[in-house]
Amino acid sequence: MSDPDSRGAEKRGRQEAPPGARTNQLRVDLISIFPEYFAPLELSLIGRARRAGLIDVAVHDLRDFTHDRHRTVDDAPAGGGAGMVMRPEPWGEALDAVLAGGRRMLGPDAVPTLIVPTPSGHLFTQNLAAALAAEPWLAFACGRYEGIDERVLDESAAHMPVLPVSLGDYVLNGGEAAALAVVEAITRLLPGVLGNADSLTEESHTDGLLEYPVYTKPAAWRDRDVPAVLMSGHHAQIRRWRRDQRLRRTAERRPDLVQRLDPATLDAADLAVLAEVGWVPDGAGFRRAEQRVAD
Ligand code: 6GU
Repeated sequence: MSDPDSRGAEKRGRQEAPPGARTNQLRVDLISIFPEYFAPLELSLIGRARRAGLIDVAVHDLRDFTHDRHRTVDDAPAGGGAGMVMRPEPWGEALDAVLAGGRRMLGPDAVPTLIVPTPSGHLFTQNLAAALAAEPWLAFACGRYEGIDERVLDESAAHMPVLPVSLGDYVLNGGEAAALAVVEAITRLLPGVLGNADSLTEESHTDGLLEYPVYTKPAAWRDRDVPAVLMSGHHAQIRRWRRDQRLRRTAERRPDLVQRLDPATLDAADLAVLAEVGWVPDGAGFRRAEQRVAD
């Protein structure tokens, strides 16, 4: 069995690189009227991955694809209403340029997946992040104002997969902050970007449970002790305690996730913890114990 890295490379139709060679695993194009918004992508793990040649990030100023003196990108909404809508022409030209530029690097038949951050998009989840991390090329169309003329998405969809995504049920001023979050969630899953691949295995949302609380030295701080079990050296007890904490924390903070847990994936101790905080198995999921239908 080949290792996952080389399988990924095959899937992307790339040559196997010698160990230590610079090999881009992902190209990212970001189109925005605020290209400076993406300066943080020079920092930390993503900045290091870029310098190591693991990811290739290109930022494009939408206004470079306008032709009027004022570099206009927006106009009044057809049909009336509040705010402004982004005109299609600069977007069309910007996306044409991104397609041509990426194809010079990735080959003449390469196609990006176009991600459009918008509060009306599909919910962005860890599963979606993992699926997108397997792609060779992602482009982000970051809209401002009331959004981008819908014809841009329709026209793009004739040439490439188009995926409107939302971070959650709240409204940001534009797609840039969301694109930063999505790029970070995706790139940290690429082999070699994160220092310690083990960090990916136990973290929140990989198995429908939130992460357990963590502690470090000193053992006592402002009259607060690190939980005794973590100082005990009993690995089985530590594992069980952490599992209990994950279940309790998920029940407390994210009842929507508890509802969707599959009872078949839980052991007797798990079920006992959930019962203690008021959740009982109900078919393929869970329900609150007191919310029984009267019989
Ligand atoms: Cl992806 N974009 C915008 N503008 N607002 C959001 C969002 C995205 N996700 C949640 N709110």
